Parts: sequence; structure tokens; C-alpha cells
Amino acid sequence: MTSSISLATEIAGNKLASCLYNASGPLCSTTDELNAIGESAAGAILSKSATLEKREGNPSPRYVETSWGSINSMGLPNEGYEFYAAYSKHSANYNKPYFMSVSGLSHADNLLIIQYLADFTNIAGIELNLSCPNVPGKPQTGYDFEETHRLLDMVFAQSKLKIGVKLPPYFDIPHFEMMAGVLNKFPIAFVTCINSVGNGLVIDTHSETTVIKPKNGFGGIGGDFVKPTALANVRKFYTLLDKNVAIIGCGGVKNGMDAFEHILCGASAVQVGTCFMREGPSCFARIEQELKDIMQQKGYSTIADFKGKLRTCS
Ligand code: ERO
Repeated sequence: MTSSISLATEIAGNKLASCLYNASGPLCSTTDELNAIGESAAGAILSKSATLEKREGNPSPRYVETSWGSINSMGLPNEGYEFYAAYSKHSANYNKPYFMSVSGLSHADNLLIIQYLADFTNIAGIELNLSCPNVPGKPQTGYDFEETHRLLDMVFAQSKLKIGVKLPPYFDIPHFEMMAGVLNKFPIAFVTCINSVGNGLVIDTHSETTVIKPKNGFGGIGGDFVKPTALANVRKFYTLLDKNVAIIGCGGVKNGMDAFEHILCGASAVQVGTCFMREGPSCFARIEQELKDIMQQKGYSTIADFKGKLRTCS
């Protein structure tokens, strides 16, 4: 019986009945899509990253699934921050926290949005996206440590809401340490690792073309292929960040074992992106049941029983 097994967790002071929910990006832009997450077994609702103005995003084709994952260059299509702020009132119909992703095109935009959100009591927290790889001419803030420091200085001087950050993947140990050094200076509530692996290139050899159109085919890579990188980022930030910062794992989660691995590395919650895009909101109940089955086999009844307890082989 897995009914005595709990997937409950806490992020930014909010209780989630399940540690599984959606990554910002796929199927979380419209009211219907956000409602579908609300009605699903997901433990929280997370919006598409919001900008100051509504955006159409990049030209299509801009999302393609492959045998090992996905490539996207959506270009931040979204309804604008006021829409996602207003949705917070509606989200109260569902008994789960609503997080809003914010990805202003400048520091000034981010500050304006964050100031505006201060009065929205149904927003459980802001996931500040420092890692969008797909807006032509806009570098990923998370790869510039000084710029990240400057932005967080301004944000934490303003915000009344709990703030977390969504990071790009890092690949070099000194880079993990530099980013952790910046983040540990601020009262960050959570860190989501990782956004897509930026600027990959997928080719259709039959037509001898790229599979997506924007940026001459360059786009963010997600799915199975990125899981080892995602796990490494979860693990490193779990060991480097202050213990009160929750790590949210994102990358390559399509079944219960993938979620188990993220939690073993130190994740307090796990987001689903490419698999959610493919399967829709029913993926949450399926992955949760698979995770509970694994926990039962291993004799665990809560995620605290194994969170962060990865050991190095001898
Ligand atoms: O193109 C996008 O809208 C997008 N794609 C990603 O893989 N990650 C993002 O963070 C993002 C936009 C914020």
C-alpha cells in the first residue's frame, strides 16, 4: 500500500501536497493551460515566464521533440505580467500554491514587475528566470555573475514576496562556486536547476536543414539528454548553498526514478518540462505513483528520508 507514503514538501514557506509540478515553459501560458495544471495531481502551478509586454515569441517551427528530448526557441511568448498576476486570484480555486515566473527583458522591467506583484497575496513566490537562452541579442544573466549580483541587489531591496531563481546549467566547478557565492549573499528562497542547455543545434539530415527556424536553428535542449547535467547542478548547489535554500530539480524527468534521482541529489521539489509537453497534465499522477512505488520498495515514507543522501561509490 503506497497510501501511507507522502510526497509532501515545502517551498518558500508554502506546503505542497506533492513535490512534482510543471516547469515554466510548456503548457502554462493560457488560463486553460494553468487551470489544467490546477486540476491535475501537480503539487503547484507555475506560470510561463512573464515580460512587461505581451509577446508573440519567435517564428515557427520553434519547438521540436526528438528521440532523446527536445529543442526549443520559443522566444518568450507570453501574455504579459499583468495577466499572470491576475491569474493568481483564479489560482485560489485550486488547493495548491501558484508561483509566477518572471523574465523581464531588462533589470528595470524585472524591478517594475516585482514591485507590481508585491500586493498579490495569492502568489506563493516568484521564480526569477536568469536563464532564457532564446531571445536574440539578450545574454543569459545567470552566466554573468556580476550582473546577477547587481540584479539581485535591486530585487531584494524591493520585493515583499518570496524570490527564487531559475539558473542556466553550469559545467565548470569554479562557476558553480562563483554563482553560489553570489546567491548566498541574498535571502533566496529557492533555486531551480536547470533551464534548458542553451544554443544546441538539431539537424534533419534528410532535408539538410535545422529543425527549428529562429536563430538559424540554435535552441535550448531539454529532456533525457540533459538529465546528467541537471543532476550535477542540483547536487552542486545543494552542497554549496545555505541549507535553508530549497533546490528545485528540473531536467530529464519523465518517470518516478528520474524524480527519485533528483531528490537523492538534494531536490526538495521536481519540475517536469519536456515530458509534460508530450504527455500533458496526466504525467504528474503517473510519475507520482511511480515515485511512491520506488519509495515503498526502498522503505521510505517521506522525501526527507532520502533527500540529499546521495553517497559516493567506494
Ligand atoms: O524560448 C523560451 O521562451 C524559453 N525557452 C527555454 O528553454 N527557457 C526559457 O527560459 C525560455 C524563456 C524564458
